[in-house]
This record gives sequence, C-alpha cells and structure tokens, in this order.
Amino acid sequence: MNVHATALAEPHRFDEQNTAFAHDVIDDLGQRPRRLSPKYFYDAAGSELFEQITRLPEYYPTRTELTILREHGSEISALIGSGAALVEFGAGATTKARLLLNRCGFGAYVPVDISGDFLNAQADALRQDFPDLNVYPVAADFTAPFALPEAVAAMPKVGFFPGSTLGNFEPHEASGFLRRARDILGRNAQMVIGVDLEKDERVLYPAYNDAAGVTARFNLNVLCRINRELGGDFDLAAFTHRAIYNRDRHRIEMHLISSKAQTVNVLGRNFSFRPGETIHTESSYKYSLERFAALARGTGWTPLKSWTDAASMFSVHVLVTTD
Ligand code: AVJ
Repeated sequence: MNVHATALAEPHRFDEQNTAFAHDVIDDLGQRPRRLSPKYFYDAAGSELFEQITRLPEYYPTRTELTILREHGSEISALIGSGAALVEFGAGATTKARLLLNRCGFGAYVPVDISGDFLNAQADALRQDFPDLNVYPVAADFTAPFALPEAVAAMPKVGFFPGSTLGNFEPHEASGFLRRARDILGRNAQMVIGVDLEKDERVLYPAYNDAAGVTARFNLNVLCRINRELGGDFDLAAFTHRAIYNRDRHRIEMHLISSKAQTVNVLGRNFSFRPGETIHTESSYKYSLERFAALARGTGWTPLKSWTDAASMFSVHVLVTTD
C-alpha cells in the first residue's frame, strides 16, 4: 500500500475532540426529532461564516451589543475592580473583549474556546495590541467543567459571556452553565453577560433567514464538517436551511430539512430521511429582562445592573456571586 492508499483507508485521525464530535453526531442524528449541537458549527469555515453573519444588515445582535458595551463601557468598568482575570467563555473574535480590556485594568485575559486554532490566532493578535496583558488561552469545551490556568488562581475573576451564546442552551442547560461558571470563577466573582431579548417576529425572522443566504451556508456547514471530519456522505444540495420562531418557547429554531427521501452514511451508520424530515441544529432562546434575572438568581448570581439599547433589542448584565 502506498502512502496515498493508507491515507484513503484511514482518512480520520481521532483525537479526543473528534471522538466527542463523533459520539454526539451519532447519538443526535439517531434522536427523534433528529438534531445536531450548535457548538459544532464553529470549525474554521463556520467561524468565518459566523463573522459574516455578524455583519449582515438583518442580524442585529452583534452590533447592538457592541453599541451597549461602547455606550456603557465606563459604567461597566466602574463596577468591575482592577486586577481581575477576565475569563471569556467561547471567545471567537476578541472585538467585544477588547472593549472591556481597553477600559478595565485586568491582570489577565483567559479566552476559553473549543476551536483551538482560531483561539491561538486571536490570542497572538491580542498580545500584540496589549503587550502588558497576560493572555492564557484555554482550548476547552466550556459547556463541560474545565480548569483555569494556575497563573490566575490568586486573582478575582470576571466571567465574560457575550453574544447571547447563553441562548443556545436549553433553560436547564443555561442554569447548569451559570452554576458551573460560578464554581469555576470562585468566590467574589462577577460576570458580564450579553442576552438577546424577545421582540417582534418580523425582526427575528429575517435575522435568521437573511437575504444573502449566509445563515443558510452557516447552517449547512455543519454537514460539510461531518463529511470532512467523520467521513459522512451528506449531499448538501439535498438539505435546506429554515429558521422559525417558536413563540411558546421563546426561541428561534434553525433546521436543515431533507428535500427528498435519502439515506446518509456517517461512520458506518445509516440515517434514512423522509422528504421534509428535519435536523434541529440550533435553538436561540430570547429572554425578557425579568426572566433572565430570575434565571441568574436561581443559579447563585445576583444581578447588579443591566443595560439595553434604545430599541430594547439586546441586553448586557453585570452579575455578582451571591454571598
Ligand atoms: C452565537 C448563538 C448568539 O443564536 O444568534 C446566528 C448564532 N445562529 N445566526 C445566535 C447564530 C444563526 C448566534 N449565537
């Protein structure tokens, strides 16, 4: 067998993260309704597509949150003492963290992200711009317990969870995350968290069904990733993106809908789809200020203050650990 034949016979090197991906995909595609976890959107291509989403005219969350952080940055930094370690959960682009890093005297920045490559590139860029800041990237899945670097052990911690990523969690998972964040950050910690607000469906719908089709490409990219990393044979042309607003559950749902009867093979398993059968790929929960505050209180956090934009589209909250 020549090298190429070997490469073809064993195309997939499995590390720990790949194995978790494989398990989740096999489990989740076997569920009814079928689903995939949104945390797997963000490979290099998916992270780039998400960056494009944030610049879409219809996608209001990113620019609205940035406006809030810019407008109220000095008030936020006044609530946060100096010398703390800023721990960002799911650090993609560092644009938002920079707004806090510019204003607060942080002792360290700890970006935590599942996508190690993107993380290290962002960390390098940040070190260039903040030569005095200690940056300790942690490549980890922040939906599971992980350890903070020893170097920040003695510093008070400020968690940072922007972008309404919390909205991706089911309500019980959101509680679990906030509780775990409190455990990871320790006593006397604070948290700065961005939460998308409930609003008119006529604003929500286009934000997740943009005219340029970027969100569709972002959604479909997860199938592309399964094909590449797990040797799947999804036909991307045979699935269609659709986002709907589930009013009863206060959430946007993204789906990939099979346009025909088809059987897909992933890691030796067959998954047969009926025409119109969907894979639920993401929920994006929207909160009212009151419902978010109640969620925080139930998980060991006390809401200190929150801010919204003029149109009440998005919110940023500062929480402190209770007791
Ligand atoms: C990164 C989870 C906040 O729910 O709005 C954007 C992801 N999905 N368009 C969101 C997303 C489709 C985004 N979050």
